Amino acid sequence: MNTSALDALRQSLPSLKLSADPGDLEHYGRDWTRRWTPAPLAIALPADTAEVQGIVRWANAHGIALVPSGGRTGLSGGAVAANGELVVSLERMNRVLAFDAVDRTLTVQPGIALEAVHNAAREQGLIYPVDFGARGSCQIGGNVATNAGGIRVIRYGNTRNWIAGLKVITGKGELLDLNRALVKNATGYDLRHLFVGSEGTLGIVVEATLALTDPPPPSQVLLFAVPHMDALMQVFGACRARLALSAFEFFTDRALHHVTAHGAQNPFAEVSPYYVVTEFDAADETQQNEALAVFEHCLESGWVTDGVVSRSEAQARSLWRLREGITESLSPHKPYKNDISVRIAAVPAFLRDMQALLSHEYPEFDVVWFGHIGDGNLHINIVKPEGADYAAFIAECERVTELMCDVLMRHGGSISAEHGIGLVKKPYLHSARSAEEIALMGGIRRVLDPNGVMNPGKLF
Ligand code: 2HG
Ligand code: ZN
Repeated sequence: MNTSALDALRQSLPSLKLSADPGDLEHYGRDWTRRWTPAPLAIALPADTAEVQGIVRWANAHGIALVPSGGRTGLSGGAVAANGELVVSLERMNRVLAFDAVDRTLTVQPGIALEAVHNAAREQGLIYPVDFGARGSCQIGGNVATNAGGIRVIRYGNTRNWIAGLKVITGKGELLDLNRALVKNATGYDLRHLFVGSEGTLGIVVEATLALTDPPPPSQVLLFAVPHMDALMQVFGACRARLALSAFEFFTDRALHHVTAHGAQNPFAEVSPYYVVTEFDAADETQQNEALAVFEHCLESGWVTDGVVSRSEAQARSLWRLREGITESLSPHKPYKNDISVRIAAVPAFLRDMQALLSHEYPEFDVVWFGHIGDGNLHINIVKPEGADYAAFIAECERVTELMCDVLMRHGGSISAEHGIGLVKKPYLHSARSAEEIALMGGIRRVLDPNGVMNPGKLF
């Protein structure tokens, strides 16, 4: 039946690039989660909007599920195709379409890599400020689908803030041109924002118009050694009060252990339980001296025990590597990932409760904490013990995640800060969204995708 459906697709879109090569099925059928065995029907690589629309119409006519696919760097299983779906890879639609100097916008196709967007903006003397470690592989369409965050959220916010316009093909096959890059547009529901963070369940992004901004002034990076957990947010308070921050990240000694084993350079002689990497504007001597004054204040208050400030681009990069290299250094250990958030004001109490929970529940496991603590967002990775059965390890982590949900609910937090719900966090969505909200989301999904062809089984 599905072979004849594929034949029908070939007939209706003769130039569409399709692959059923086993290597491609494996490659395009999974994301960075590596938990599910890929089993897509085939891979479609459309070259333009008309082909995407044709695919969605075909999927509705034949009852075939679609999985939209970007750089597949996701960590929640949102781009996994394990049930005979057609994967729709947007990677061939990867061009910059237009730059508007007056509006300061860049219009791009969805398959363009985030790093290519950065470069294109820089060529125009501007920046696209959303940034994170997967910049070289992740694609804008996926960034929109997950409302990607990253390391500059503290200054610039999430992807949502930078989407001036979106063209999408809905699950029904309609082409919508949403907001047309208008700065002001008070004409009812802003459907553009429904698609941001929708995880491929409402339709497929075929074009995005991104807002750009001025490059920041020259900056410096400071790495602090922090002696105890309570001091993390005290350091944050001190830095935020006196410096113009563009990032405030933390990690633990376990994270440092993994990332240095993977080649990063530790500038400190002494071991410390916590570390902070912060970046701030340092355009002149006054700002640079202010940073040193903050460091001295933190030192005198006993909130930090050591610190290094970058004196060159290369040094800044090497300090950042300690934070940005963590995910890659952990990936051979197939960690179980938590991506949780609370309001910034709730972080200190939340950290204490989480530490109590995790030291009780995971006494034997290597628990690696890091993340965007200045946004209230923690990434807690649980490393699979060598030789442990993978399924049993995941089951144990999922048991603890249920308990973590209770702590999150007590603090008004979220089970997914920036990675999305996908398949991995689906059982816990109820901890962050009420039953009424989930029912309304289901209603929206049915309106935009009445036949349920868009990424079924993901999100809820
Ligand atoms: C990061 O902040 C990414 O580095 C990945 O969101 C987090 O690997 C993780 O858990
Ligand atoms: Zn992150």
